[in-house]
Amino acid sequence: MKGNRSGILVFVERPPFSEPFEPLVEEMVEIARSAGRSITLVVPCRVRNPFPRYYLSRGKVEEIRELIAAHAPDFVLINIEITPSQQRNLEEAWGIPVCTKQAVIHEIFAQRARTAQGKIKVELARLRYELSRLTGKGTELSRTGGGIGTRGPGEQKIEVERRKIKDRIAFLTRELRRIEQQAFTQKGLRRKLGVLQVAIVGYTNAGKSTLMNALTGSRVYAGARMFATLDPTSRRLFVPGIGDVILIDTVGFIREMPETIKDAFRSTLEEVKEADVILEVI
Ligand SMILES: Nc1nc2c(ncn2[C@@H]2O[C@H](COP(=O)(O)OP(=O)(O)OP(=O)(O)O)[C@@H](O)[C@H]2O)c(=O)[nH]1
Ligand SMILES: [Mg+2]
Repeated sequence: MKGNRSGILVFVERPPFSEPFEPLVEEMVEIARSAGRSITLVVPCRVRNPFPRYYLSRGKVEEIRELIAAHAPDFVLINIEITPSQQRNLEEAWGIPVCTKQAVIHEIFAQRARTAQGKIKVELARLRYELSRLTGKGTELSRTGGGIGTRGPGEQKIEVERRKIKDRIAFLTRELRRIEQQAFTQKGLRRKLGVLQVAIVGYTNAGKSTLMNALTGSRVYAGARMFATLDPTSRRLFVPGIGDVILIDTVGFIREMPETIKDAFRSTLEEVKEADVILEVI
């Protein structure tokens, strides 16, 4: 945990502005808190058409600059994805770091990962995120850079960076497949023995791990923070009349899970798909 960092949440609302946004603000504040960041001020902000330079209007950027001068926060969190250049422009205008929802979710996952498998998945998610941001930067640079058909030095550097990330992704993907293959063999064995598989699913913080602990007397980590569980954990449980079943505790989800994280945890979702019973905690 990186201590008590406090910041301002700029909560962008997009058309049609029909959904009540308070629950979404609460969720965003909770996500930040789970990453060790506290939100001391929320600035709601309706954006009909994003502006290219800051995403927000100049007026809004100025209004927030004054709030920053008055409250001296450590960071500004913004609930939507902006381009790397918009992020840079905002950081220059405000003089403090700007982070996005997706980056904060990645922070949480990085803090929580314990097993080799979990750590690889989290790194893969982060690398894919970086790669997508890099692609954005490349086109930005080539637009401002040399003429048609030429590749500026900026773009070449990005190409090298992109290659490095892609190589690392390929390596980690192979590693992950190897680890999952072993787990798969164990699972196959259990299935052959005809043991019923029960997957516990639900929103993060719903109480999945607590339920699993209560039922099986195990001590899987359960906590008030979001995304306490990253790695699926299996425990045996004897159910009178049925016999032994395997309970599987899984990673929790939120409404708009970043694609990078969904991709990384695909195997967990597949595990749920293969279960005989799905137990949803609400
Ligand atoms: N009041 C109340 N609190 C509960 C109950 N079950 C769990 N909690 C609390 O809710 C918080 C989250 O519990 P977890 O079991 O970690 O939730 P989870 O669904 O595993 O969450 P993730 O692993 O983060 O997705 C903890 O602080 C628990 O103490 C319940 O039945 N009643
Ligand atoms: Mg849990």
